[in-house]
Amino acid sequence: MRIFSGIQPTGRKHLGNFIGAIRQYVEGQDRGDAIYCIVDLHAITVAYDPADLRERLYDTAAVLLAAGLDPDRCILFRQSDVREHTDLCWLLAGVTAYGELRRMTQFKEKSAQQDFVSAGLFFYPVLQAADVLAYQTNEVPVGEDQKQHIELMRDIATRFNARFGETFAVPGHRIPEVGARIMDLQSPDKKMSTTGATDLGTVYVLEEPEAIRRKFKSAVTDSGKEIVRRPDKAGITNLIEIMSVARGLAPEAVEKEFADAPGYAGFKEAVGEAVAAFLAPVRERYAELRPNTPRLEETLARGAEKARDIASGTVALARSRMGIGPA
Ligand code: AQP
Repeated sequence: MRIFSGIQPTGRKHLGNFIGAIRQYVEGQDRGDAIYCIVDLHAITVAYDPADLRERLYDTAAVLLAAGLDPDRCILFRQSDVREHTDLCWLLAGVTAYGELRRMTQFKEKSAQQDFVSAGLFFYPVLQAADVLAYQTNEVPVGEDQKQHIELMRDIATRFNARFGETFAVPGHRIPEVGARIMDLQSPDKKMSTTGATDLGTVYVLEEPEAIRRKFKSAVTDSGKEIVRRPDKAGITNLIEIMSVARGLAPEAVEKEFADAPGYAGFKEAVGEAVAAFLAPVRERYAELRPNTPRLEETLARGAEKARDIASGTVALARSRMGIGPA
C-alpha cells in the first residue's frame, strides 16, 4: 500500500488541516509505505513573498514532525527538490482536458479571491496529479475539499494508461469518517481555511491554549440547547466532530456524554479545553524542532533523495511510453 499526500507551506496550519489531513498522515505510517510532500510549487500560484515562503516551509516541516511524522518510517520532502514532478506535470497536460480544469471548484473559488489569476492556479490540479502519480500511489489521505482533484487525477491516470499502456496506479482518496470538513467556528457554513475564513473562527495548530479556549467559547451555534449532529445545527455538529477527534471518542459517545447539558456554554468550554490539550504536545515539540533549521533541511534533503529514486522510474516509463527521448 503506497500512501502519498501533499500539504502547502502557506499560512499557519489550522485545526482543519490537522484533523482532515495531518492526523491521517501520522496514521498512514502504520498502514503502508507513506510519502509526504510539502508542495512549495503549488504555493507560488497565488501572490506570495519569496523570503516568507522558505520560512513557512520550515514551519510546515516542523509542524508535521511535531505531529508525529517520523523520517525513519515515512518519506518527507520538499516538492521543488524533486524535478520529476514538473516533468511529469507537462506529460500529463497532454491527456488533461481544458474543460476538466475549468470545472474545478477550487479554481473557481480561489480565482475569485485573486487580483491576478495565474495560469499556475488553473494548472494546479495537473501538478497535483503528477505529485501523486509519480509514486504509483494507491491512497491519498485528504480532507473532503480535495475529493474533486483526486477524481480528476484518477481520470488522468486511467486515460493515460488506456492511451499509452499501463503506467500509473490509479489512486483512491482516503477521507476521514469524522472531521473530513472542519467548519469555521464563526461561520459554520464555511470550511475552516487558510484563506477566506475568519480569524476568530480559525483555530491554529500552534495557538496558545488560552486563545484556543477563547475561540471555542465564542463559537457560533444555534439558539437551541440539544447537543446532537443534525443538518440544521451546523455549528454544534462541527463542535461534536472536533470534540470526537480531540478526545478519541465516537461522535455518538460525545452526544451521549453531553445529553443532559443545560445549554451550549459548558459544552463549548469543554471542547476548547479538549482541543487545547490535544494540540499542546504538538506545540511543545514544535518549539523544540523549529529552531534547528539545518536539521530540518537535512531531513528534507534525505527525503528528497528517496523520493527521487521512486519518481524517476515512473517518469522514465511515462516518457518512453509517450515516445519522448531516445528509443
Ligand atoms: N476545513 C478543513 N477540514 C478538513 N480538512 C481540511 N483541509 C483543508 N481545510 C480543511 C485539508 O488539509 C490538507 C492540506 O491543505 P493545504 O494546506 O495544502 O491547502 P488547502 O487544501 O488549500 O487548505 P486550506 O488551509 O483550507 O487553504 P485555502 O484557504 O488556501 O483553501 C488537504 O488535504 C485539505 O483537504
